[in-house]
Amino acid sequence: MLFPNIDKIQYEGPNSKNPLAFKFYNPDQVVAGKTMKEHLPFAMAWWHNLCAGGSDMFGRETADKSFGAEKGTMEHAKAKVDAGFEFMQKLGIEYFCFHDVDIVPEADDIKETNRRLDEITDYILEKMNQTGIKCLWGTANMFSNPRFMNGAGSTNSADVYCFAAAQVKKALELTVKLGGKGYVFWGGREGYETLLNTDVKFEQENIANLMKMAVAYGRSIGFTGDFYIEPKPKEPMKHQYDFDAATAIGFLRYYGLDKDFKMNIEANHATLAGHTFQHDLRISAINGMLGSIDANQGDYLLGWDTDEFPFDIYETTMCMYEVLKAGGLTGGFNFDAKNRRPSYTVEDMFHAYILGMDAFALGLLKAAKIIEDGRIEEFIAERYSSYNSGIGAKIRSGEATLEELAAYAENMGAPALPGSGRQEYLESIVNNVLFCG
Ligand code: XUL
Ligand code: CO
Repeated sequence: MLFPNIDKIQYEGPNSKNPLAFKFYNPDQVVAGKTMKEHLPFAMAWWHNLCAGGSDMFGRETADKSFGAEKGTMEHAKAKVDAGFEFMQKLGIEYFCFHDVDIVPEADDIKETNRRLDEITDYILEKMNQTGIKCLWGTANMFSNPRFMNGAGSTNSADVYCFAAAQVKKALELTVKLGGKGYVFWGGREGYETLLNTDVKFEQENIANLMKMAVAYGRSIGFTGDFYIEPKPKEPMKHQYDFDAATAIGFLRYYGLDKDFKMNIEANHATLAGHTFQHDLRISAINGMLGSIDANQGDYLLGWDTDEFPFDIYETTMCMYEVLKAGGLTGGFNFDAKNRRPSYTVEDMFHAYILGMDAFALGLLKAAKIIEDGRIEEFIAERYSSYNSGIGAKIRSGEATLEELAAYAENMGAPALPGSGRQEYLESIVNNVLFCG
């Protein structure tokens, strides 16, 4: 046991003061027709939880993630598997997400890296079979190694492009081996620093081709899940091609990839793009592309991806409102989140996940209440009611012509002002639902 001082985390209810208990996440509680566990397929992110020790640009690691083994060895890779599965079991988390290089130390030769990947995934598979824990999605890290300084699909080097292809191929094979529901492309370095050295069209075509090859290969080896693009506007690159959901969806449609891909929306990425989390969820949902979520939050005072554990109940409520209205996710809620650097103990790892899981459970409860309350939905329907009949209905049917509408307007005199937006009233409904009962 790697966490001997931590017992299985239990639900104790909102009045509990036990730091190692859930206050809102009650897996078997039924909300809006499904259990919380069904609404909220939570996943552990291998990289933050088992690999990252809190180093930043100004200082080294504060948290010890050696789990009793020497770092950079296969013993350490296995100790991380042991730690990860014990951690997930103690929290009742049913899924994990991984990059290839999270699960083994990368060797100089990709054949050796792949051999290590085979070995570790045999071990992971054993643990999965013992515990029932599943893989939500896999991905290839094509941004950390210096070879990817100019991107993977977008690189100027054909050799690096082939290396990226080799990593995608292997990561897809591993995702299939582990039964992953999805495969993610996060284009961390798929972008540019300056147009003085960049052919944007050329790079975007190459990225699309890499994705097409991935789809063809994935389908040929039995991958039936969704491919995801995880949009992010910047960081590490100044301009990233997958700026936000709208941009990524347009890209997928243009290159004919929209049948195989959906969005993996990360809260902190949406806010970096100048949107709300809810905005990118809505844009994905109305395009039939809301696949999965990287559950975290940013800091409005900081301009980078802080990857904090979700704490803001307004945000989780509006997220769950979108998810409920969309009929749920085909993917899940991956905590792409890390402890703050001074929170470096094992207890902090558990507190972080308890916070995140409780924040989404409470958000789910509140979102279900907003929908059940019905005042907001009712207001929206009424707001567009001028399209229910007469000229409005004709516009909606797509049969109206510009001449006809112009003639209608010329006979009308000045139109009345549109009905009030009532934003403050609607916001007070949200507060009412959140804080009364
Ligand atoms: C980086 C990020 C990644 C992706 C997977 O901002 O979110 O960890 O989720 O590569
Ligand atoms: Co992410």
